[in-house]
Amino acid sequence: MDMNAKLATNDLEAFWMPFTANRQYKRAPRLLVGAQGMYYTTADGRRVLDGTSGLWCVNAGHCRPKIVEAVRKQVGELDFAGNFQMGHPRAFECAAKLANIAPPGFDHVFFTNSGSESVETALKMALAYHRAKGNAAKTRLIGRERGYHGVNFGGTSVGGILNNRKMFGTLLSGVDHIRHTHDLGRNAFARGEPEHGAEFADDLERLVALHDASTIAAVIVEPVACSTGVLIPPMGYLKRLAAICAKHDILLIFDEVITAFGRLGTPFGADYFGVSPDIITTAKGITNGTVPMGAVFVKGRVHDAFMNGPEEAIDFFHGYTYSGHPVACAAAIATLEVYKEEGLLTRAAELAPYWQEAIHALKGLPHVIDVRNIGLIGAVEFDPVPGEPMKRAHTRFVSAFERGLLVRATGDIIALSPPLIIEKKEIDQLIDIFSNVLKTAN
Ligand code: PXG
Repeated sequence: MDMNAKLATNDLEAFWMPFTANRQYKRAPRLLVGAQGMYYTTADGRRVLDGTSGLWCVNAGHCRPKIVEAVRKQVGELDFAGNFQMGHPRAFECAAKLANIAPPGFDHVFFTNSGSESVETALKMALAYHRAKGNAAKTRLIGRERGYHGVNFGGTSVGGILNNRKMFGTLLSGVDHIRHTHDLGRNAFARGEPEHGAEFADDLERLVALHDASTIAAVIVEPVACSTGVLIPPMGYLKRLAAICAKHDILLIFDEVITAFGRLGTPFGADYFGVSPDIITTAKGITNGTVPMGAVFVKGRVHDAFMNGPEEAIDFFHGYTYSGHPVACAAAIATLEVYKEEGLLTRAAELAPYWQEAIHALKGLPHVIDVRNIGLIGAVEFDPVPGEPMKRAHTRFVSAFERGLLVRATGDIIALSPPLIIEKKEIDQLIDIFSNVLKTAN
């Protein structure tokens, strides 16, 4: 076979797909070839309503002309320039604009290329911060059961999802976890923040009693734990956790890779919950999913601890070739403009009551053991098929796709997180398709 013929083959084998049952998928592939606004187009020409904002990232809807144009223009003007001892204006502009919409005190931004890299950056920052402050023994990192912080070694170690950890041995040492907050016994079918469970935050005191605060650098949690199936923090929980961190000089890192950029109806999750962490990790919605990018938002007090050495010394020995990539920065700047022009960072707050009513109508359908919601996020949990975990949600995900709706299955849960541009009639359409799926699937 000549090389051109080889390149032309439409063979699914070579691409080892991430987080995918590769053999099952390749027997019956689902292919997306186009996208516009609220909809994907499939390879067989069907329109599919995007109930997941891609993978929680396309907050302003697909192929927004302003963002597309900014990317096109930037790549033809300055395709690449590094930011190690050099710089380009777009990165400075982008960081300043991001800091402007961040919660109070977050006046510095460190660029990465993904959520996973933002998490690694934040964890290393926390360790280096305490060292700079003369507390070099503060090295322990605390995550939470069922947390998801990406797939690199730090994030996998502080993460708390069994399947994401068990293939990879012992991971980082010096890591521990507080308990998760899922409590269907008391909180099933809660609307918004569940009433019970603020006391789960006290589990951090257990770890302080075990390890001593003098060994603990940071606690990292998602304000809403989305990947594990949307665990919404109980009322008062995050405030209580923040207070315990402050008491023991433990940095609090909010992993807002999903909750930043309007998902809850406020620019950041920290705004929604009225809690001020020390570091915030982001990615995804920062460029509306168009170009890979992440950003770590840092409070002045954390940043300033790095600035005490000689002026000519590098203050943080960390960074990526593509930290602050010009094309990503152009995409992020245009994305922020779209968010601002269309009020998208707060639109979820307007839609949340309608969304809540719509999604709770799924209560009572076969196998549904919980429905929960916050901002423009929803989740439906099913009783598992005995001996076959994940099957209940997977069959419903496939069936929804066949009926023209993209949802995201995780464990025995389906998560919904449509673009923030969704209209009420599209919420109705989404719930209509999904309830038909739930009525007919086995
Ligand atoms: N932290 C959080 C809180 C995340 O949700 C990451 C870190 C890692 O980001 P990157 O960009 O490295 O993937 C994430 C990513 C899902 C799903 O369906 C969620 C994520 C990624 C893919 C699928 O729940 N979250």
